[in-house]
Amino acid sequence: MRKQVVIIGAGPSGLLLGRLLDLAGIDNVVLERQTQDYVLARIRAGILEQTTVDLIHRAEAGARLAEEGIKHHAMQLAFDYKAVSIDLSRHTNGKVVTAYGQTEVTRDLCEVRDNAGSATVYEADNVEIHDIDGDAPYVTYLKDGTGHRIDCDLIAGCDGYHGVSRRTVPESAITTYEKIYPFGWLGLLSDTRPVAQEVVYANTERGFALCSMRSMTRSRYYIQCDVDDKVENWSDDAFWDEFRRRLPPEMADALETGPSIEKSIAPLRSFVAEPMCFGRLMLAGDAAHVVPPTGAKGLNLAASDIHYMYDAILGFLQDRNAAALDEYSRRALARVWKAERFAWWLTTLTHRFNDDPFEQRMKEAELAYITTSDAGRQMVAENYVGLPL
Ligand code: FAS
Ligand code: PHB
Repeated sequence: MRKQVVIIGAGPSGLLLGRLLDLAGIDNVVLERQTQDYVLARIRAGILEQTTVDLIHRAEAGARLAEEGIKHHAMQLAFDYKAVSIDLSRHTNGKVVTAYGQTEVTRDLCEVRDNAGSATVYEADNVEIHDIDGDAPYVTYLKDGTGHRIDCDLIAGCDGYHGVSRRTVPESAITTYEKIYPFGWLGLLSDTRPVAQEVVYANTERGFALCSMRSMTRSRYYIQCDVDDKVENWSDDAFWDEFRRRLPPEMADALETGPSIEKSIAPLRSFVAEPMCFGRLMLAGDAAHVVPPTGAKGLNLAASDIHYMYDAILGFLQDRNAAALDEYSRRALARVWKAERFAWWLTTLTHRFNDDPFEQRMKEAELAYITTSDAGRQMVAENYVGLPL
């Protein structure tokens, strides 16, 4: 079989790229290791930047998002059990973020691709990438025990942090940067009324807590936990008790609790691989970079990578511009590093992970400064809504 582009991974970045290429008439196929149900069952991100919303509409997959997405004009930082609202729109000439789960984004992209008869191979085992340094790369995989080969022009590695794409690149050709945080996030999803109308990042002496939502009747909450903690250690009641203790009193009093629909622990790391292009293989999303979810950047960076990769693919295939692939890496990394900084900064500022009293005072002073200074609020707002593409 021959395709112009083989996309590895049917997460948000792979599905979005496949859809945009379909609309541009670029012949492509998505190879996914898991079943579609498995991919659709994952609970991950919840906040979309406007650039991500715009891309989903460009992919003609935004109808439900337009109807059900909840626009947030502000976000809140809480410390010493007092919440301070950061007016996002005021500091960014009217920009907002939209609360809409990654699960729903994935579902919408799957649906629009399935309806268009797009080529997606689920349960593609043992995907391997070959000859990325030549002008005739190809991909092999197993499906139901039968071996397949796809010759192509380009390969898009959209297979996440643990995927095969980055591992295909020789160590001598790639530089990685990594910071592993000494704590994790215990997340809970429940059909309860959200305790706040905006996302709340709370820094307390007991640790970090985050209030988010999926709709006006479905809440997504997180608490900082030990890096080696286990979800089995946390009954729903234990989660609610601890979560309530980390909220400002008026939120703690108003908190509606209920049975968890999902409960999981995610480790936190910052990670970047440079460059993001190796011959005919380009990396996007978590295959190339990971951020701690504190800045709500992971999914949004995956989307902006696809914005740049789409330009590069058309430049390379339609305009025969050989420099387009390296240009992709340069453009994407410029935005990735700025988002990595913001996610690292907000994570460090809002979490408790050492007993250094001086560091704690520095955090309190920084929180006091950014919440009482227009310049400080503007810095938070313009990074949170997403820097320009
Ligand atoms: P994904 O990891 O979503 O998708 C990669 C796909 O490739 C998967 O479907 C995988 O099955 C497939 N794959 C892997 N190896 C393969 C192989 N060898 N062959 C074929 N297919 C293969 N971001 C936020 O902004 N906010 C959050 O709250 C948040 N929470 C998160 C919680 C968890 C537990 C995790 C892991 C991530 C979280 N993220 C969050 C980040 C997350 O949303 C990612 O940024 C986003 O999923 C990136 O999308 P993709 O790059 O498409 O990668
Ligand atoms: C979420 O809704 O899951 C969410 C929101 C904001 C974050 C991280 C996760 O920073």
